[in-house]
Amino acid sequence: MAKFFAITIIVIAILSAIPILRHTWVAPEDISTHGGLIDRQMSETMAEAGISFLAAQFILAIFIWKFSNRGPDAKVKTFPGGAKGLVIAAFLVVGVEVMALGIFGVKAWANVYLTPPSANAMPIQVQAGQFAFYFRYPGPDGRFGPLHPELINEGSQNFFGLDPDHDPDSKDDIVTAEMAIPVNKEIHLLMHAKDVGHSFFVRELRVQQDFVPGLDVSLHFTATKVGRYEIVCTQLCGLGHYNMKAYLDVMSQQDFDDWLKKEAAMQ
Ligand SMILES: [Cu+2]
Repeated sequence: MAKFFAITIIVIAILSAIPILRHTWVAPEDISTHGGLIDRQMSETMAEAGISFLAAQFILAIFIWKFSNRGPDAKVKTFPGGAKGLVIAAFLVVGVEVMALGIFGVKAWANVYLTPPSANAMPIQVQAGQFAFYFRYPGPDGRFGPLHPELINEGSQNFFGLDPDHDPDSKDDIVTAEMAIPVNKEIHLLMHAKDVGHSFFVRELRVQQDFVPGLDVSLHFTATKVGRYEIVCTQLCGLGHYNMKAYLDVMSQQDFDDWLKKEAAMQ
């Protein structure tokens, strides 16, 4: 019976490695300038974790095969020096492994979070609320008007709480339900949540950033391929979470200018 168990472990381990090795489930095409680094980090982590996983399963199977079903008279063997040395060794191995992954990953991380956006990056404000995203463009003056949470009114479509009658900077602000950006242009996202935690996830951009209530989160990226992509909320934020999404349209500069003009006319 124990030998059967050992073989089962080996079979399950190998079967679960096959789709990974065959690249059965791969991420969609990367359309960002920083995504290459993230993808490489992911596959390095997968290789490292995969080898450790297989090694652990094989060792477990060998031990079961070898040491189970020994007779009642068999002498109990103990590891020389007791378990203490082993525990310390395991602690060190896992610690070094996690640290090494962190050190190798720091470049991908720094690219997104530790370098500031360039001066000519295009700012877009993103607001997440149960259960929709809204986007705000600063308009020709390049400045966002201030927010007045008490003025937020879904009925009159004042999603951000703007007061264009009193704030000159708000007059030309453009609020949209879809996000359009020009291709090959750095985008600087300024993100905030209206109520609870949400997340901004675009698979193709390799961007997944949580919204944290009370915090202004900033993020920058450059999209390199024209197309229509889905933005989804990946933090369970309430009953309507499953339906919380918006679209990202990556356009040529010309198409983007036309789109923004059309949106501005509808404000
Ligand atoms: Cu959400």
